[in-house]
Amino acid sequence: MADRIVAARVIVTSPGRNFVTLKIETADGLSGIGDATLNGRELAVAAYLQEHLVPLLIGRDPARIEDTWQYLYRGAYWRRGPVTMTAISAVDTALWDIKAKAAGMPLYQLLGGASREHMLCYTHADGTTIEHALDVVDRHVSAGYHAIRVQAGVPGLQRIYGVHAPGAVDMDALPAEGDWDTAKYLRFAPKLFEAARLRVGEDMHLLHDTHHRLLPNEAAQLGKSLEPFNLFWLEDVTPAENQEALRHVRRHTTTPLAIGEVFNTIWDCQALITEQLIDYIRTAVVHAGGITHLRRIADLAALYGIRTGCHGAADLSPVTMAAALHFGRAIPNFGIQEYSVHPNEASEVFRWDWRLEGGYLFSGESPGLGITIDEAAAARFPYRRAYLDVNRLTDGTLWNW
Ligand code: EZ4
Ligand code: CO
Repeated sequence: MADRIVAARVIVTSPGRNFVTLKIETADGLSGIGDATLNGRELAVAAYLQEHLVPLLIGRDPARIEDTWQYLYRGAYWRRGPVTMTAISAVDTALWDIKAKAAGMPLYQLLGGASREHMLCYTHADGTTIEHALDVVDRHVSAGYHAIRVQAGVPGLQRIYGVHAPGAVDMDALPAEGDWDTAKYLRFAPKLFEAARLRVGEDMHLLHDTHHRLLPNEAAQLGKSLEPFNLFWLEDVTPAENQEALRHVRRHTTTPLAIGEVFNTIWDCQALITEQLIDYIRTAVVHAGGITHLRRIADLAALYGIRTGCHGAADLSPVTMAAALHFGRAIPNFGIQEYSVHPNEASEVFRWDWRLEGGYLFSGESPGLGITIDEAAAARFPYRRAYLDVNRLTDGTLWNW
């Protein structure tokens, strides 16, 4: 007789920052976990899972991953959206964990086996000034990284993205407010990358995140002005609800473009991919429908020579990192994986077998995702409300953070 799901629990914990995890258990005694963390809106997903999805899961055959995905997606009637899709992602990831454990294989084997042994990754160098950022760059170079994202404070602006770690500070407070002046930034960014390129030499990959702040023509100007410094990618130059806006950017610069950390379905990037308006797609297992849907996005991207660069900031839990590394190991069009160290306390709650070595990430070899959650340890770190920042232009206008 087919196995069936007998229990599903939502575990909310805050070891240094908030993480939401779904744990599914089966009658055959298997269990699997999936990340359900939506930074700044965590309890919305916890409630969606607890109130609406858990009752649908009990009694289902855990092996029917595709059918369960379709049931939760089509069956909601209300399609897409970050809360729904993060909840579906958690279920999907947990079911892949269970299927791989049932097969006695690490997940990447079920996804077709290894296309590579290790994954190129990039980490963050954030500084209040160019010199400060370059000191952090030096430390990452010494630690063996091959790719570094560089962000620095813009003279005249108090608090901008990257320079203050998002969500890591100000727990229990209302959203912090940043200030933004696009003209100042556009003058500053080439100076930062001229200095960074000079410091690291030709071989090191340099990346940068504009975090949705520019209008399409400003984005085109930035891409052009950074061309001499040969970036690996320029990320989120402009918000992409209007995917067509990227046509203008693309026509005017050859700087590689990466977009998609806030996307939650293939429909959010359909035009970006099929019109070849980007070079890297940043959708993540946790926010874009789990392994099942991310594979659909990656397969579409592969047809157009677009590679993956999955979101991997520290607010995506170690469970998402485990899933991303099995996924990245298997697919043909892996590009790069973002990597940001989790708070120390996270390793008291989660135990994982993936690792960083010599600037590369390695997936583990234990059956399933290779990560477990210690529920007693999780209970020692109760949830605390924490918002992401908001951002205003210097005249007070609310802008994109
Ligand atoms: O702002 O993960 O590329 N990484 C990023 C991140 C995101 C946060 C949002 O929760 O842009 O720092
Ligand atoms: Co980003």
